[in-house]
Amino acid sequence: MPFTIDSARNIFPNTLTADAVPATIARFNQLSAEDQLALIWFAYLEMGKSLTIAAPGAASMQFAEPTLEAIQKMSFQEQSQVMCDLANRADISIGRTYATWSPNIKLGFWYRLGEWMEAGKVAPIPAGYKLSANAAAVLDSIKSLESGQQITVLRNAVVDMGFDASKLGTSQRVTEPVVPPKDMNQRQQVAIAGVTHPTILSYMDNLNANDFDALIELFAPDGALQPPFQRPIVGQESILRFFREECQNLKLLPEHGVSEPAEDGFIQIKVTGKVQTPWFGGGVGMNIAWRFLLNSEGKIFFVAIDLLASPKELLNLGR
Ligand code: ECH
Ligand code: GLY
Ligand code: GLY
Ligand code: GLY
Repeated sequence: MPFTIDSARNIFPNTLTADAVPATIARFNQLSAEDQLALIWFAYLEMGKSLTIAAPGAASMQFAEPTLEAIQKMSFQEQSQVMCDLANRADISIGRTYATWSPNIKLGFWYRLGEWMEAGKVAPIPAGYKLSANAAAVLDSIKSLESGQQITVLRNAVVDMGFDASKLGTSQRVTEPVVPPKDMNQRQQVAIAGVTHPTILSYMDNLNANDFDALIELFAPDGALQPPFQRPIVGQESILRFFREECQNLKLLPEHGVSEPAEDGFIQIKVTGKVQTPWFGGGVGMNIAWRFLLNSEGKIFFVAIDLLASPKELLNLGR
């Protein structure tokens, strides 16, 4: 039977992903908005002791600026209310604007609010705020995660805030400008122990170079890409949009892989290694698996990107 996107999702089924991330998010979502905000505040302060977060660039901040200015002019009580409304996904004007932003703009918005909260310019989490028992337990779980999983929990919490974008009439999207691809003479080439297939090497090298036009040519027209903890994104047009909106300046550091024939002349390839986000640079290496299914023309029919359960999984290349 030929592969479908659904059947392709099951290649290399022994891959152990970081289930603690969606489990923690589910528990987080049960908490009150006040507890959610305070919990993120405490988690953020805790992580700040060991990690440095890069300030967002002006190019991504410009889109959040009018909203930030409006919030700055509000009373502390109104500011707290807006933040709770965002956490509650309430239908407020700022929540609708927020819903149109790409993940990096949302993160930049909270980055700035966090700075202002710390400086006392925006309503802080009240001194001595006491988390509910459930919230304290979720915070403890987050503290026990490895750093790559911690930042994924935070990112997902921020992405999910605001009014539900799927309920907005328009599908307007606000994203950072696309950076030009790296110059050819600035590019580096990855080497992967056990994998030499040119499609896989080009995938890594083009993504590292922000060369999304070359990258998308590696995909079959009906191909799919499944980001961590998400449904597959299907078709070249949607995948290209995702690359431009959410995948700039990533650093992929693949290490090992295996390659084996599959049905219908397809090839399945699993690669493991590290990925760095521009927000944390070399400070956080996420443990990642790429599960590729190439069609008989060597084009990517499917690739899943998984956040792995532990560093031990980097060595798990069996089926
Ligand atoms: C404060 C309190 C009030 C509430 C809030 C606050 C602020 C919180 C802030 C949080 C900032 C968090 C950040 C998190 C960044 C996480 C980034 C991650 C990136 C992962 C990327 C991956 C890429 C994988 C991919 C690969 C591919 O091959 C294809 C593409 C793709 C404190 C004020 C809210 C400020 C900055 C986790 C894994 C490898 C799938 C993308
Ligand atoms: N500071 C990292 C970013 O804007 O992506
Ligand atoms: N962390 C999931 C993503 O970048 O889409
Ligand atoms: N998903 C891209 C980033 O947050 O860095």
